[in-house]
Amino acid sequence: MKNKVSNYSRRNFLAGSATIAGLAAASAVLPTSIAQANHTDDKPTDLPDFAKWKKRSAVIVHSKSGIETHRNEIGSGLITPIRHIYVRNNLPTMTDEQIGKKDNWTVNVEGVKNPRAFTVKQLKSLGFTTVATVLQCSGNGRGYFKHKPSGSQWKTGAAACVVWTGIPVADLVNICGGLASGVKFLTGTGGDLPKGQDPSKALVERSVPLEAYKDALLAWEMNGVDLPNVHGAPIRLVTPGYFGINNVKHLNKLAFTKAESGVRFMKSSYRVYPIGKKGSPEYPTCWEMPVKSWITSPNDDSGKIAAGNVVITGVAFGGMDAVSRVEISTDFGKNWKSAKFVGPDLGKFAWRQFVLELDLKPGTYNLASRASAGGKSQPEVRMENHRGYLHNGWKDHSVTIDVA
Ligand SMILES: Nc1nc2c(c(=O)[nH]1)N[C@H]1C(S)=C(S)[C@@H](COP(=O)(O)O)O[C@H]1N2
Ligand SMILES: [Mo]
Repeated sequence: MKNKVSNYSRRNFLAGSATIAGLAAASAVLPTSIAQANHTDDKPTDLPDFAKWKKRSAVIVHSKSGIETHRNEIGSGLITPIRHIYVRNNLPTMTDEQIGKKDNWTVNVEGVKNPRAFTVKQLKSLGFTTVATVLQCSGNGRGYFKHKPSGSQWKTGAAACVVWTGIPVADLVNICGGLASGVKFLTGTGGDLPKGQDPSKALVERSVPLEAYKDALLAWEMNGVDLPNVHGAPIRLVTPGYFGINNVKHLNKLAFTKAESGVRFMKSSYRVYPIGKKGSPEYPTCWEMPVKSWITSPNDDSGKIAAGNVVITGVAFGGMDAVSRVEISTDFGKNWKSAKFVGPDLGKFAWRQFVLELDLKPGTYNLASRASAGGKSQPEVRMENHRGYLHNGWKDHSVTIDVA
């Protein structure tokens, strides 16, 4: 059942589905901590209403459905500040009106011995855990592909390190008497399908391999506050180690299934296939994230840097495996030096911060980072594919700096 994209040959692969425009919806009711964090110095905003509370200067607005964090705005701490976290919508963010009373929202659990529905209020009383994960869009790094795949031209910022609180899916399975026989996938369904739209074309429903349920949770909180609407209120499936799309927002069904969902977002979108071809189930889907890192500071916007001690920082994560090492090159990948991990280790699904201090003489330098995890290292070049998914090549993510 493993559908490892990493086993795919690294060569040209095509182009596919248009995204459904996320329409601005009524504004989210925000936790007061977010509202209070609003800075008056922020520029006038072109953020859509549902994301108005994001810090304008920290993000790049590609569209109403794609908002990216600036390379130097994921924060110098480990956890990404919530006002800086990227947004990716296949469907419009649900409004307060559509969501209704959050405690009464229900999640149907199927494919278990005793299927039943739970309200969010019940879920909160039945289990509890906290997990830190990297939430990353499959297309993060798409902006580096030369064939200009359709979709948001993300560079590094369709990713965040998030601390989630919710109920372990394994607890729910126990409460429901165990798994039904013959199930092979964990399938999550979003409640954001607008009325009248064809589910086979627009429903956000994703299947992941069954074993993912052991790490998964249904989260009602992120980074210490209730899930804002734009991030999937009132409850979201979190699949640690798996790409963003598998972390279904506004979850209203959790099903253990014998087959993968047959909707477009499973069958043809999010497939990794050669440039010029069409997506279909014969190609790998965006599941486990491969090892990746990037330098956050200095970066291409840093201007002239004073010669002498230069502090290089960044983030690295291993997808399903703890990141074990990060090396840095200043000379287009000829020589590499090990960086040091700093800050708390929040487990294998979180990212780690790294730092390397170098004594740099005046000149121009290419700074690249290369992480290793689970016996694999980041490749030098991207794996070409139609939609520009899974980019973890170190070369494209390198930065050029001027030291004077
Ligand atoms: N229900 C639902 N879940 C969803 C989506 C969506 O449009 N609807 N977008 C997915 C995609 S492609 C990504 S990358 C992440 C983005 O999460 P964020 O907007 O909270 O950053 O959510 C995923 N889950
Ligand atoms: Mo995504």
